[in-house]
Amino acid sequence: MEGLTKEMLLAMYDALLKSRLVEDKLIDVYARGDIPGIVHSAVGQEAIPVGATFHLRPGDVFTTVRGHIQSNIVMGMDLKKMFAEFYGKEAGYCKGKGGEIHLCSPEYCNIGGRGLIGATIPMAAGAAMAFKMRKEPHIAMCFFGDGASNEGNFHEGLNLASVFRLPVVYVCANNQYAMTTRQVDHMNIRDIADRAASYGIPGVMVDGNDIIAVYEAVGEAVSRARRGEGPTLIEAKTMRMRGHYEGDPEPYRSKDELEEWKKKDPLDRFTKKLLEDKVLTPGDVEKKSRQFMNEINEAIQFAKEAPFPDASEVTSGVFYQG
Ligand SMILES: Cc1ncc(C[n+]2csc(CCOP(=O)(O)OP(=O)(O)O)c2C)c(N)n1
Ligand SMILES: [Mg+2]
Repeated sequence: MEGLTKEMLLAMYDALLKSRLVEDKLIDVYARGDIPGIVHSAVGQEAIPVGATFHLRPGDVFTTVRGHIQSNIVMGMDLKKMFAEFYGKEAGYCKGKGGEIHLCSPEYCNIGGRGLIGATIPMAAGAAMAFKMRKEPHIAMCFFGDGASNEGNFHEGLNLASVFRLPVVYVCANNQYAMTTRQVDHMNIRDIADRAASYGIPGVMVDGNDIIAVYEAVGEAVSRARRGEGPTLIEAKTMRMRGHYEGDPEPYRSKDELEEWKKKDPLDRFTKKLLEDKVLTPGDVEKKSRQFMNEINEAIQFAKEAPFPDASEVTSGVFYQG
C-alpha cells in the first residue's frame, strides 16, 4: 500500500462500495422483472475492474465483459444515464440499445464488450496499434475471463500485441467458471498467466480479491505499456459468486465452494483493512452507504420515468453511416 495516499484509498473504497451497491440493486430490480434482457453479475470479483481501471487516463480505452459496470463507475459515468440504459431508455448511454451487458461509452474510455467471447482481445490490440501508429501516449486495457483464454482470438490477439510491442494490458479475471464449466474441466493448466510464455511477454498472477494487489500488478503492466515495452498478461484469481446470469439455477456447483470464497470477499477485506488502518471509521462506512443508496434510488426513479426510444429509432446507431 506504500505510495497510495489516503485520498486514493478512499476513492478506491468509494468505487468498490458503490459498485457493490449498484449491482445488488440491479439484481433486485431485475428479479422484479423491471429490466429487459439478461444481467451478468460481477459481485465478488469487483476488485479486479475497480483496481485496474484506476490506472486509465482520458484518451485510453478499455474493452470489457463481466465487470464493466465497475469500470464505468471508476471512470465517472453518471448513474442516472447508466440505469436508464439498463431500463432500455432513450436517456441511456447507448440510447437503450446496449442494455446491461453492452453498456458502453467511448467518452468514458469504454469501447465496449462483444457478444463473442474473446473477440475483444484482438480488438484491444487493434486500438493499441492505432495509438502506436498515431504516436499517441495512450494504452488499451482488455478485461476477459478464463473461458475466453481458450479462444483462438486470445492467441491471435496476444501474439500480435507481443510482436508489435503494443501498449495493451490484458487482464484475465479468472473466476473459475466459463458458464457451467469449471476451469479444471476446460483447460489442463492451473495458471492462465503461464500462457504468456508462449508470446514472450510477462505473465503475472495476482489475488483478484485484493484490490491493492490488483492495483499494484496492473500499475506495473500499465507503466510498461506506456514506456513502449509492450503487453502484459495478468491473471487475477477470483470466484464468480453468482450464476453465469441472474436466474441461473447453478446445478453444476456446490454452495460450499461459495461459502469458502465469501470469506475472501473483496469489499469486506478492503473495509476491514481501511478500518484497521484508521483510514475509515464505521461511521464513514454507514454515511457513504446511505449517500450511495440515495444516489442509486434517484437514478432508478429517473430511469423508470424516462421515455423509451421512439420505434422509428430502431435501426439508428446500429449500422455505420459514414
Ligand atoms: C465465441 C463464443 N462462444 C461461446 C459463447 C457463449 N458464452 C457466453 S459467456 C461464456 C462463458 C465465458 O466464460 P469466461 O470467459 O470465463 O467469462 P465469465 O463469464 O466467467 O466472466 C460463453 C461460453 C460466446 N458468447 N461466444
Ligand atoms: Mg470465467
